[in-house]
Amino acid sequence: MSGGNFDVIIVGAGFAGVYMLHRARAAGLSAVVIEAGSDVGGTWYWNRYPGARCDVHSLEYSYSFDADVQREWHWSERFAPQEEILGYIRHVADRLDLRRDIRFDTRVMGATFDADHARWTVTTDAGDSLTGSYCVMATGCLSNTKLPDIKGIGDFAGPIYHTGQWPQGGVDFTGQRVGVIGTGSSGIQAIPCIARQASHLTVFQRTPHYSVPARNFQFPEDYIADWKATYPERRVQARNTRVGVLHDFGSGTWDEADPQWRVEELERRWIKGGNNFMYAFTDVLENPETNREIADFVRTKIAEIVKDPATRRKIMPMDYPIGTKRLCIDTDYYATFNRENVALVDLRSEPFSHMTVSAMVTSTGEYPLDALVCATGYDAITGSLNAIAIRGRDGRLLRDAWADGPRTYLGLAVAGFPNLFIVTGPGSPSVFSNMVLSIEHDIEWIGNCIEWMRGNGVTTIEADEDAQSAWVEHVASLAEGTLFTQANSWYIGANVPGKPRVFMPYLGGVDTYQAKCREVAEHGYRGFHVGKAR
Ligand code: N01
Repeated sequence: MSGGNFDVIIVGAGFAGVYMLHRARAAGLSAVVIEAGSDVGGTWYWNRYPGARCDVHSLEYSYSFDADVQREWHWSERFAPQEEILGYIRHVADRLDLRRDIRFDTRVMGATFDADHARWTVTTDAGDSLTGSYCVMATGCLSNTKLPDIKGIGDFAGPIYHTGQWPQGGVDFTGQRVGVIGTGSSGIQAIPCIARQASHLTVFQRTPHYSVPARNFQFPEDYIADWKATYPERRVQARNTRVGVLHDFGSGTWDEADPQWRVEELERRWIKGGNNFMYAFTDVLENPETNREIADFVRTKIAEIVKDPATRRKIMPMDYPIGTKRLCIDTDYYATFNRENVALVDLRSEPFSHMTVSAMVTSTGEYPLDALVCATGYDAITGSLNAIAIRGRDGRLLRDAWADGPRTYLGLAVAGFPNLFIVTGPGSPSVFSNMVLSIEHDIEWIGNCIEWMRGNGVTTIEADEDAQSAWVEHVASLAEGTLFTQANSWYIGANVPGKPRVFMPYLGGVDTYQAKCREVAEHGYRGFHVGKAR
């Protein structure tokens, strides 16, 4: 059991916590990171499931704050696999000598603000009690895993894995009958790999997802050399895009484009692979007609790949606009269902009944299993924050303040919770952007804010209630003008029973968001109340 008094307490040692620690040190602040895992990496520490890899170009999904690290690290593939990204974050932590200020295997349970002394007290499951002037929640948007609530699941004798809590050292499914629940990004990556190993794989699908091919490749040396020669310019360009990634952004709507060019363009993007597919036209996520054209194109591709007519019918996404649940990027996902040892169960026509010691039972069938994989996702964006008892001014719990949905100012701060900062919080672009780029932005903003406070004798900073309300309304109005409200996605909390249906990310674009945050800072932190020591 140990405590300590710090300037900054940081929760989480993923991409965000690692950089926050470095930024705090650079400002001459004492800082500590508390991390539940045994190493740095966050998402990339926990998600070791087979096939796990990023869907953002690896040379972009990396820190830009240190020119030496940026130049030295060698990315080997277009979409880096989990182990390479984890290796990268570990390298950064070692290179910047960060580990000595990170407490691993320790979970934060509570954080309470003491208004009299303007300090946060953070408590952990190890019995630690630490105090800090500022508390930074670097807890990640997709950290709080969600298991399905199936009657009798506890009776199952085989192992049950969640993709987001995968065992260290991996799992060997050779010769086993495996069930996978979930066909989102994690399931779609894991399913082809598990199918190649297991004797039989049963995929339990509730909603068919749209997926486009990754077309991953190993980088040729000259490709990397060219990229690195122009890295600084590319980083600036990326920050000036809507999503913080150098996609090939189309400049017009579907209607404005020549009919023959439209189809050729979609074909070109399908062959190129990756998320770029969604950016051919500017109105894909606003105009239902355009969206239907893009979805039809993908459905045609699926129909060409999946051979069995019954499986094809089940796997075809039909009832929500493409892109309104996160678009999946796959390698051989649809073709996997042509394998003899793979079966697809449509839970809409035959819902789960219960589990026995050795099988999954649905309303019409029984599926013998040796192991079960839950690719069932997360209580996203707010889950990891609400899991901690965060008490602000007057002892109010954050999860109570957010009972009707999250309320933040800029996604970075919350009224009633002074000196608490959230990295990529609800109301910021977060999951609608290159996460590493957004993390860097948020941390630089927080670091600059703390430096400004200290330079100006300011001891507390707190979002103004009205400024926060205006921001919450702005975030909601951006979502209302889109098709996103039509899907039951985790963006909107629909995957967690009882969670308020509120669209959480900021859709105004990374470029606009960052300009707004800059403007707030340049105007003396407009929309915040600041307090000075008496
Ligand atoms: O989780 P998900 P994920 N019974 O929530 C189903 C990022 N990511 O871990 O759609 C039956 O997307 C659920 O069904 P439905 C990325 O941002 C990125 O796959 O809710 N089924 C769905 O099919 C991604 O979006 C990468 O009807 C149940 C699946 O489980 C986010 O993480 C890779 C169920 C969950 O899909 C989350 O992805 C991996 C139940 N009770 C993840 N509960 C890359 O960069 C849930 N489901 C490539």
